[in-house]
Amino acid sequence: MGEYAIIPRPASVKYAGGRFLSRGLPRAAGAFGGEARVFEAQLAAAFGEGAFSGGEAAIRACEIPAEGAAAAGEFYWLEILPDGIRLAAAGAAGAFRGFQALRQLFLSGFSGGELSVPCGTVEDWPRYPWRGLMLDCSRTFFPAAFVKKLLDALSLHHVSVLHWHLTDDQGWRLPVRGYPLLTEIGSVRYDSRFRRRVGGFYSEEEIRGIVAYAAERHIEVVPEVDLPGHTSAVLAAYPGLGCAGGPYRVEDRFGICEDVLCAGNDGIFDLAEAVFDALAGLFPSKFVHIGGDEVVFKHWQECPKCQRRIAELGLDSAPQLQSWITSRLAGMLRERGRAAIGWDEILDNAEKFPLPEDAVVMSWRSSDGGKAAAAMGRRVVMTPLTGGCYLDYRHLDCPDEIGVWWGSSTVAQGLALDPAAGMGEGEAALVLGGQGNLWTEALYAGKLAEYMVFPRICAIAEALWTAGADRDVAEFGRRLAVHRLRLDALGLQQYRGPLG
Ligand code: TNX
Repeated sequence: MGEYAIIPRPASVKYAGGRFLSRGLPRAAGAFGGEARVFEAQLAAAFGEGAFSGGEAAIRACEIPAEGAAAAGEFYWLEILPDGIRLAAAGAAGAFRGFQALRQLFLSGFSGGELSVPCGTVEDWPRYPWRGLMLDCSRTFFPAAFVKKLLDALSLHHVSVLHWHLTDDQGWRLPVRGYPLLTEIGSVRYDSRFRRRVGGFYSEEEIRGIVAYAAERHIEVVPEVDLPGHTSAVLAAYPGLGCAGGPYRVEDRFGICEDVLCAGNDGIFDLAEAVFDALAGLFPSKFVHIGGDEVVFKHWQECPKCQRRIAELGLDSAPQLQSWITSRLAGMLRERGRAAIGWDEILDNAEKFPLPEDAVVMSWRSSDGGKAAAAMGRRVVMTPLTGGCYLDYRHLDCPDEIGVWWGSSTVAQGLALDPAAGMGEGEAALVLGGQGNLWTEALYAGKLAEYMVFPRICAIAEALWTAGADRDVAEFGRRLAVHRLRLDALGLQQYRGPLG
């Protein structure tokens, strides 16, 4: 696959000989005007408004009937002829994906005011619907403009989900009506590395702006509010919601924290109702991520209110309180027409309160949680830290590299991601896809974040978009050499070392 060098690799590419040549960039006309305008704005951002040719629109888009399969909504077909370009899609999402393939060809094919693209045909559709990136905006608060920059770059790779980690021990970033201290107190921490207070939160208007910007790019924003652990910022704001009553602070340390919401306090569900109202009002996503990871049960084991709750519910142990909380939170979301998604710990200690049928499991500790969930008939998103999905890990196991010291995730591992590996047909059908996770404890600025995301997300996006077993890292590397110029054109940092 020499010349187009599209990432993710399309299902089918056929070269026809000859080239489409034009002085200036062609504009698009026909169906899917909204997608065409975003595409043109993206090109204008890279090359300037003056880069477009004045003549008739040489790109014609049209709508074709969908053919059954779920992937049809994102199917696109491109034909590049000497005298024009044709794009056909069954839906707006497919048209957008097709425009992004063209955006890639233009980003690498336009120089000195001349566009040159080899003639040929591309036919393409995705392997999985969930092709995501998780962005942790708690450990590091990234301004809305950076989130948008990242969304725009992700859209170039057919990424379909931004999983937005909005709360954690180190900061709460979501305004919630009736709970003003979550942002007033919970969004700011003293950072001992920099010896200053750091923080911030997103206004409702900024969140709406980000959601709309993502939607224009056919990316769904799935918000995460991490409960009942990773909640030091909540407890700093509302200490009465903890078992011990404090003192609490918005954490400056990283790692797993023992302070969690008190399972014996009904106030935690009042908080959850208010949080879910806020999320339902701001995010159209059908999924809401409720976290559930790394809950330390120590306080629940000691707290009289939690012990009373255990007795009332007839539970055998404190850890079972988590599955009770999960089922209540999932129920609250169901009332709002949403489904809960949680880290794979939501599978644990579920003897008395089985994981709700509509809950989705995000498998991170390995792919075992995802396999177990699929075997139980639950939907799954795969993001195993052992499988190249952890983008806070170093690119290479080498002391010079940026990132956390305890792990590495290579481009080659990301490319080999195979979310339904080892599953039977019925179980594999429950796998929505996968994602990369950008935890940001060690990444205090957008440029560091970019360096960790690129080009690993390009490989992960290919693993999730492109079907077929031939994942040859050398062949990917040849396309990546061209693709790197596109990332440069978007002003992104990228890691340039060995791929695995
Ligand atoms: C585990 S992955 C966490 C995060 C950390 C990450 C660091 C997950 C659900 N929890 O809180 O940021 O490790 O690699």
